[in-house]
Amino acid sequence: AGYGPAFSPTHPLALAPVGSPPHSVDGFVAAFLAELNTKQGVALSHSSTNAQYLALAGTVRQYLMARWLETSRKTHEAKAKTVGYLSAEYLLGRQLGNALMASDLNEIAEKGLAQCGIDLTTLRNQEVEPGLGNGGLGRLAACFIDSLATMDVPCIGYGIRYEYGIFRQTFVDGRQVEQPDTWLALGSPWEFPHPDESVQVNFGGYTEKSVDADGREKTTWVPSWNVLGVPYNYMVPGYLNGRVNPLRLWSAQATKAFDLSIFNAGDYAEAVRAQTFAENISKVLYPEDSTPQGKELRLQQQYFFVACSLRDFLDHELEEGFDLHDLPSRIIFQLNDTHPVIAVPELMRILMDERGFDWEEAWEVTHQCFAYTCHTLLPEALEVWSTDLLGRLLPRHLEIIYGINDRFLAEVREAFPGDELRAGRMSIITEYPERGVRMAYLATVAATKVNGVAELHSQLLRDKVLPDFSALWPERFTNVTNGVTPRRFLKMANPKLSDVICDAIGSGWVTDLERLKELETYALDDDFLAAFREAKDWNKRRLTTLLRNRDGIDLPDGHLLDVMVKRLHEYKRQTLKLLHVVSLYEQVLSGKLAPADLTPRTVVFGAKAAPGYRMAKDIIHLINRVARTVNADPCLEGRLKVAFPANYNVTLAEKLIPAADLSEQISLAGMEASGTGNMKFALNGALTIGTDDGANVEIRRLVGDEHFFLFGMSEPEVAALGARGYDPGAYYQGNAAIRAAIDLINSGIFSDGDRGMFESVTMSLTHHDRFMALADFESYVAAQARVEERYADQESWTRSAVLNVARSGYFSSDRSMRDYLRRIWHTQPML
Ligand code: B1N
Repeated sequence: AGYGPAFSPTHPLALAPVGSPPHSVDGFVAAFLAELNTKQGVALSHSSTNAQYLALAGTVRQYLMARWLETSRKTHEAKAKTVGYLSAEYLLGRQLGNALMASDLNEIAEKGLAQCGIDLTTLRNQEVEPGLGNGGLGRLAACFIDSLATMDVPCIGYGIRYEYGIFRQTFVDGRQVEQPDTWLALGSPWEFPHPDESVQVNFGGYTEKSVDADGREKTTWVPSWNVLGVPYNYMVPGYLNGRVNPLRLWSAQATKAFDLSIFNAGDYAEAVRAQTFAENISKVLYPEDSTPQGKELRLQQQYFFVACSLRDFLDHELEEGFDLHDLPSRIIFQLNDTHPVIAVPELMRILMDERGFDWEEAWEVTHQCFAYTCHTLLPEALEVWSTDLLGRLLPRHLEIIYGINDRFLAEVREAFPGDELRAGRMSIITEYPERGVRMAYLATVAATKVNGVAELHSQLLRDKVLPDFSALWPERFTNVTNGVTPRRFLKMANPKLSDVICDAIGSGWVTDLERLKELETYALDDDFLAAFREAKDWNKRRLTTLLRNRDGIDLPDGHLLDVMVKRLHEYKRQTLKLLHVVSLYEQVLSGKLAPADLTPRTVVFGAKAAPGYRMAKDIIHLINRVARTVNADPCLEGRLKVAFPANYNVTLAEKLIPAADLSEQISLAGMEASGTGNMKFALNGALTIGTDDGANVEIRRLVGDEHFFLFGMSEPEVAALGARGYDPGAYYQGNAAIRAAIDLINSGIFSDGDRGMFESVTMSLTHHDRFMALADFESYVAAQARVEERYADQESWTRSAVLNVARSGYFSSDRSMRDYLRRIWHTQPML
């Protein structure tokens, strides 16, 4: 009524009415059509799926927008202390589903779109996920900002708007080939650029000393070039609570001064080239997970986003005239690993050189404003920047770092008089292999708190990585075990199981995950077990359809679904899983095992290798070639299959994890800082086969030994074996199954007779095996036998699966956030 003749979704043009009610199916349709008609100039009848997706995103965005503005107003008014989460990576996953869920618009959107003849699922699948991270570290940042918004905690996420996120993985003849991730190509409806709030970032040049009127020494940084940081705001909606926090990602642009007159007078082509140079800074995500590249561009990225973020907070978030001595009452910057730690000398520089603080005052404020999370133990993952490079790119910051180190070492010498060895060990500056800045030491010296990401990891961090620091400042060290958001990884990814859970215990678990405990009594309820199993079967069917369409892979019915998905790294030991597969195959080929005695099993791998990591790429190649041979061999009678869908990402994880029966968490003990995939699987009712590593330790303790398949050496046993001297050759010689499996790979059966094709992998295993896969093989195979035995009893398996869900509430990132709030940030939810 009153909409005029053209308003009907079934009208050939379907034009939007004016002024229809919001938050109803009619209002939704009106807003959706308005987006389509007036923002894009497209009629419904002529709209592409992408145009429809953009219009839907725009419609949801409209709804969230009012809440966003309101959140921002309230936070400023309350002068609430904010968490500034500084992270070079945010692995967000698709936005549409999360936004619909958080704003309770799912049903309305589904009905409204149906009126327009559009299927919501089709539009969901149109979205290319923002893959602005490598793996666990980036995904953790995304889970944390989701939890903070849901818990009504003021937070600004700061990071980089990479034009190209993590590469798209393809396979060519079984080898990984990287394609650029063009996630922005079809439009980016979730971001709001704010060129008006751009900030300038300086690089290079030199410093000048002078004496001011009061006789105080003053330093001025005279930079030689600069770029502009343009903020792009993303909405981080809390779950059904009306809060929307900002995620502010910075994009690099050339500044006027840089690209035209001064630098390149008269040379237009050169000026354009200069512009490209500046924009390179936010062009691409470095694809190394856990092994940082000491590249100049990477350091530029780090300083770029951190400088933008500090400037943004100090100039735009604080009110005019705010006394920066009180800064710690308004912000705590959490350093997500060492990637943003250059923020420490940057804040010192701002306070001293721009605001006239003396060193002690500036240090006091800086120290209170930062906390540091370490995510690794691998020595090669600890960042060290050469002083050469730092001095060239950020001369003033290098001076300040030296200043921090001098004062710090004086403190060490005072605490441990005469212990020069200790002072040498603890220096932020290392001399080998070249003079460099140990960023983890800088972070530890600066931060109020330093945390690891699981109990075992935090212990090892104290005892093995930073023992001298924990001796000096024991109270500075703490643990916060990682968590995952139950909104995305249970409610959204697993709607069937969510319904089963809600039918039993209501919906409170979505924001209070410990309530899953109430499911324990249902582990003995036959109806519940049946419904639980039905949900798992539905998830398997959904995955089967997806993999058929996406990859041309067919998943057989009725198989145990055995899943190992994570970045490819030798420490994670994908080769151990693969050796198990090859060993089973070998036993059938050689007649030691009747195919009928195999538990029907499909092993799913998903893994990207860093493009420069040769061994990881060789392992991917080997997995694909084993899959090809095994899947085609009739002698297995279809009872063993290997599936390796390309391009594992958050979107695929959301389909794979809910379908899994068995979760593979098989890193060498002491190597995986935490793991977070392990938590997602347990929460979705998969049982874990795993080592005593990272958060596996806590998962096993909580779900109970009987419901977790533990194998392998413990961390102290690993250390002891390493100290004794590990000889993988002895395992190869001494264990017939290992020998047979490795010999089978070397026989050329997986490589068209080419015996040398996988020599790099097999030689590495038999001669170095840095991560002791051979030492744990026998124990792993024995644990897999226990898996098969349990799986044969479906009722007992399902009961264990239910108990895994019921006892995984601890692994909510809401709990992680509560721990950070209490132990580190000392801030509170608003409300
Ligand atoms: O961080 C995750 C943990 O759950 C994982 O165990 C851990 O491996 C992961 C440099 C990293 N540690 N270090 C990185 C990523 C990118 C990069 O350039 C290091 N990622 C982790 C969350 O705590």
